[in-house]
Amino acid sequence: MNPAVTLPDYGAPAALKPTRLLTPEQIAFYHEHGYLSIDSLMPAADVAEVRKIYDRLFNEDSQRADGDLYDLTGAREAGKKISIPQILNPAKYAPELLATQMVANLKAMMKQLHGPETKMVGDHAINKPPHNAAPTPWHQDEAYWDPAKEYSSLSVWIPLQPATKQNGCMYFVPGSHKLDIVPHRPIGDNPLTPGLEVEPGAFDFSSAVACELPPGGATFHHGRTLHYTPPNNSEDYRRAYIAMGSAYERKLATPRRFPWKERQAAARAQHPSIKPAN
Ligand SMILES: O=C(O)CCC(=O)C(=O)O
Repeated sequence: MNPAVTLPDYGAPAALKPTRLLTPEQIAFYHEHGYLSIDSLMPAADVAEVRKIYDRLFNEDSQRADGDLYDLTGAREAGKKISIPQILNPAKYAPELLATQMVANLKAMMKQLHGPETKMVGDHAINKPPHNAAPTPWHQDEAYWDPAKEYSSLSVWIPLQPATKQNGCMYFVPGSHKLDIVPHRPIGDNPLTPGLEVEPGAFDFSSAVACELPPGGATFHHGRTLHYTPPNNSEDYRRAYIAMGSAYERKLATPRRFPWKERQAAARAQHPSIKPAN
């Protein structure tokens, strides 16, 4: 077996002790279905604290300098109107996020799900504007990553207001974490978009389940679980904070190829002004 890659832990060890943990039944559900939905990851007061930081970040320009604020569905071109604003690494701009009860709780839950060696390795924030017609299309997170490696990874998705079918809650295909990576393509078949979607017709999503949540609830999903969110058809922003966790990454003995990533890289090479996706 190839040695595991050493992963950096995201932020300092949480100063706070976790105040919520998953039950054995919830852990078993995650392993069977590849996702889990819980009504409360943190108390309401913490939701208000995180939401204040979140809204400040989306109103600041600091993250633009590094290109960390960009459109999930469109090419990363300066001055272009953003349809689904996303901030990569929000904790880089607001390190106080890492000192919240939210992060203490989610780190402890990640370890319960993928083992004690699991670290938080990154975060992002997707803030869908009111009456925004863009879904986050069906995808598996691993389709974005280096195909030469295998992963034990998961994400925690936390809404900062109610998440509903109307404003864009998470949908999952139960059991899809046991599949290989299904064929993907850049969103809208435009290789200059940083986002990916499952190739139309490559999968039947009729077994998908919607996970509506109160503010401060959470869904967890495995790096291979197929997931999607619908457009935001509400009057308010649909704010979600997302943390990524990983127990290990290992070089595969026989590397795979993800042609969709090769297309994106080739298109970007022709357009050096466009920033690469993460
Ligand atoms: O919030 C969204 O619209 C999508 C989130 C997502 O795809 C993820 O957390 O992996």
